[in-house]
Amino acid sequence: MNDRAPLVRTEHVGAVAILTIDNPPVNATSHALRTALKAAIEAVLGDLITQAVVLIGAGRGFIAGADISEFDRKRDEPLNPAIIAVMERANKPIVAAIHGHALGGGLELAMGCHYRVATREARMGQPEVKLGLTPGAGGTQRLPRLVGLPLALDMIVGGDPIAAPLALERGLIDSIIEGELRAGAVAFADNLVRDKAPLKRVRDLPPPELPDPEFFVQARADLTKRRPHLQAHDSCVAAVEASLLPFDEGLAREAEIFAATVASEQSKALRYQFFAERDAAKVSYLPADTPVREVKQVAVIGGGTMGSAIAICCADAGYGVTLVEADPAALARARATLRKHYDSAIKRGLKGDEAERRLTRIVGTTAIDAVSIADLVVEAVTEDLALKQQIFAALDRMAKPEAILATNTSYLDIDTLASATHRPENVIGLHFFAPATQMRVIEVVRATKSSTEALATGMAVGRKLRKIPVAAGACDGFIGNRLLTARWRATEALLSEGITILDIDRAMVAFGFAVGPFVAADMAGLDISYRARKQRGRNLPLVDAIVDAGRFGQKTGAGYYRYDPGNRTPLPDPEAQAIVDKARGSTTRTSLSADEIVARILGAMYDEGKNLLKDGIAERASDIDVIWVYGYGFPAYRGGPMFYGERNFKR
Ligand code: 3H9
Repeated sequence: MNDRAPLVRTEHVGAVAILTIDNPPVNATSHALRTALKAAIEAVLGDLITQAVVLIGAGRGFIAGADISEFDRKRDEPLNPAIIAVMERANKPIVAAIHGHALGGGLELAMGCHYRVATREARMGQPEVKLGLTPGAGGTQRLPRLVGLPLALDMIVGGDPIAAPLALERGLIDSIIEGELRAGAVAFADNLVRDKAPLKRVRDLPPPELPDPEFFVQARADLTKRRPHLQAHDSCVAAVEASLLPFDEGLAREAEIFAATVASEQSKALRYQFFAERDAAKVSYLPADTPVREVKQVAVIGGGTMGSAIAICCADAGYGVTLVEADPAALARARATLRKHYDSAIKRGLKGDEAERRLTRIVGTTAIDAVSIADLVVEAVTEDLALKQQIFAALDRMAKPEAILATNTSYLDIDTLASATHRPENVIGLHFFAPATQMRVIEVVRATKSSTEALATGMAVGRKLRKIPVAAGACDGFIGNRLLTARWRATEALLSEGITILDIDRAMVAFGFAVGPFVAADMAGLDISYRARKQRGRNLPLVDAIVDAGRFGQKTGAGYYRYDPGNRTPLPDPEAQAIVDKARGSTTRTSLSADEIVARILGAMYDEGKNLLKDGIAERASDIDVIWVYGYGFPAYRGGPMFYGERNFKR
């Protein structure tokens, strides 16, 4: 027996049939929903009572699009275009009533209706490009006919939704309903019947006007500059360009392009990432009913680059923040860092008064006992175990008994820090990635005695910071830095074989990283990771030869590259390569293709990822991928080191 509520409910208010789509959590158009929807529409179009139809979503929104999980297999009929065709050619007016989101296939269904009304808060968009797809149910043909080419192209290539007021102004919707949506939509439909209003079929509108003859040439040129690797951008432009054709020809072209994007490796990787991000929230040892402590006040210990950035993340999320520094001079530097951050945020568009509000949420002090008001303390001082132990012992004396004590260490033993306190159950790792204000992921690290409550609170704080928290077990480097170390080892081996710094960086950029490992290291500064390696007895003689030569990266004007004064552009530097060659005692070169270089590096990372899974440090392979995509700039359309490894060098 199936006692689940029907996916589409039909009710009548007078002569108006209301079809309510109810497929939680987001009304995605799964096969079951499509089947139910088509049947419900055909039923009301064929009955004698119904004179108009309202299509509305139950729950949080209208429809969030196609069910993404179905794209990995053959999708069964009826497909959305067939349902839209039935609706569009109907001889009774159909009104889409939109609240929350109408996205992707959801907006396409709405555009197949004769009229669209929405709440003022509703948002509408074609986000398919973010999944490496083009819209596939008429979106690229109907949207330009409704709103014109420039806005349609922007929405389809950019993937961001627009709000109802703009949608109304530009003709995507016909009315904003101020009161209750369902009643407003029924009244709207009643008026259509009363006024014998025409059935507005978007397919019958003329093709959009070309704003200028170079419009698509320019659009393609802009894309090459923006994201040269993402194929779906080009596909989106091609599909929108097809809207200049007669409608059915354009629709057929869209279908071809859509099928190609669904089958593309890039889209498979991006769809995988979509679910990977959401799966990261599901941690086997943190069931949904794990208690979470309330956090209002955060203390950050250490106001260096990382500590200040963590303070900013917390202030931006609305937490009150106490920033503790060792002495007045260090505190003044931290204050200057905060000021500089918000000044440039204002230049990028943050309102001045909002920036001030956030800045004043951060109170600086040199008195560590100020942590007594904090519900969460994040320690972010330099990687010195003895210093951190002292700090944890002090926190144990001064922080509230129930406060969570977190360390931002990248590789030190959290159990040792926990044992400096009498409350190891409240000690966890919260590992941010640099630059912490931009990187969207954090590792929530479980030490031996961390309580589930402390860890669940860490995950909740991560979400409040608008980041993707990923659970990690405690070990040297947790998840992200363990793979980074594997990358360095592979890089060292390549250098020792006579592959150059430039060859390695170019190969990784061609693969899709924004910058190669050596440029990235120069940007971060070489001395800190160098010291960390030495402390742990790790030896990378060729990688480290550059630091031994007194070159610390961008900040000193020279690292693996050289930099002109005041300029951050990395310039190839034969001197850097000469230092490496001298250290290896040879100038002979080996020739490896870019693909071989990438395979060597990513193969090593994949193997290390498998070790993390075997040791239970990572819950699932996709967690490793989320960390590398959002913490280290691994190209999302390649899925991540584990997704890529499974497909390319499973062994
Ligand atoms: C498309 O439409 C192609 C068409 O052009 C062609 C058709 C022929 N499918 O994000 P949340 C799940 S392509 C399946 O945490 P929020 C999600 O996995 C599609 N599942 O909520 C999660 O599950 P769980 C174009 C989906 O409130 C749960 O719902 N549309 C889908 O933060 C809650 O999700 C898009 O790309 C889906 N489409 O955000 C929109 N969407 O709880 C994708 C969500 O088990 N969706 N789930 O982890 C979104 O952007 C956000 O989910 C949304 C809500 C903004 C709607």
